[in-house]
Amino acid sequence: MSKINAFEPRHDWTLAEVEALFDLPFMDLVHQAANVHRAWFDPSEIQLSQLLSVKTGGCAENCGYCSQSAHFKTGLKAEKLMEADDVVAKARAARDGGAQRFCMGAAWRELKDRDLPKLATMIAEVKALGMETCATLGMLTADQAKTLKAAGLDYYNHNLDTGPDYYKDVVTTRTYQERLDTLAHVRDAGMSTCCGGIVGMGETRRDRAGLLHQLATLPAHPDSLPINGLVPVSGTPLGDKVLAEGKAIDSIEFVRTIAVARLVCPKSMVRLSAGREGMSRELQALCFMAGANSIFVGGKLLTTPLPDMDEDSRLFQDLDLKPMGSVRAEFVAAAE
Ligand code: SAM
Ligand code: DTB
Ligand code: SF4
Repeated sequence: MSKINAFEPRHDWTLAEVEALFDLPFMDLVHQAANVHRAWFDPSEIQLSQLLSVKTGGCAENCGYCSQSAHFKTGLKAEKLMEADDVVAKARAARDGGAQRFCMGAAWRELKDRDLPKLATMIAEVKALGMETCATLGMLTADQAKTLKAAGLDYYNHNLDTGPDYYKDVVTTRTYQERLDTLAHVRDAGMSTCCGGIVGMGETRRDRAGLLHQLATLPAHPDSLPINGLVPVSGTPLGDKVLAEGKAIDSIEFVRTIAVARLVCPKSMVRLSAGREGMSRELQALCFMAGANSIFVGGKLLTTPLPDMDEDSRLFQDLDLKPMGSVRAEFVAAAE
């Protein structure tokens, strides 16, 4: 069997097999994940994406980690959907700063048809800047997914967030099946899927394995697989619990989660997503070693902070990493 065949994606993973990967000796796990990573990707390349919250706060869902849910008092002010011109100006600045992909996020339970024309304009204009386009707007119908695709949307982000058993402890206003249905509409419309979850919400290793098992047994693996470390937001039930107990996820367990994601979804872009702000340079380096090859940059996620661009740029220089796609002079120059 050729090396590449041994690393071919599989869709028949069992939960027990995924749990067994988590249980591997750490050095073996990271070594295997690094080998798989190198079979499919140049390990010196990391994709840079930038996020913008185009509609902030006041969301009808009760996701227990989220600063933007109207169910919790987090001090965040709700805002209206931004104008397309303002979004495009932010996208242009992100592109000029080195981002290859621009992701527009809205704090909605589901997309309303009345907002579609403005979103379609926004997406088409961002795409015209030469960037990959991504959006995360809550649940979609099949027709809405088709309209977004026609407007030029490349990726749709919709996370499963956690394993099926722990899901009820995270959110009760939307079912796991509804999330799977939206993902099916995105795939059927011909868009790429961005789907992952959050670790550090008080879930067990079995729940983390449950999440990755779900992702690895989808009809198509997510093209992008974000692993978010919980950013504990005061006022949210899950954030408050972590803040009170002082129990963030163990960093070695976080790296294990990245490595298992790389092993079960070998060709996905595994994104070291939220939570990077609190991580050491060494921990981020371990995550890249374990197969993470995508990050968000630009100082801010949706509502919470990220490292500054010049800090990321220095990290890339010190680790001999380069942004995927064309190397942007500004990103490299920021380290100097
Ligand atoms: N409303 C849309 C939805 O939920 O699909 C889009 C926006 S939502 C903020 C996108 C994702 O961000 C969530 O699915 C969750 O995985 C992640 N997220 C939100 N708040 C987070 C936090 N405090 N820490 C880590 N990840 C978070
Ligand atoms: C994803 O999985 N993580 C990103 C993106 N998809 C949309 C969002 C992270 C949000 C973190 C909390 C915040 O900044 O509000
Ligand atoms: Fe709303 Fe998305 Fe936040 Fe859930 S994660 S409360 S759906 S913005």
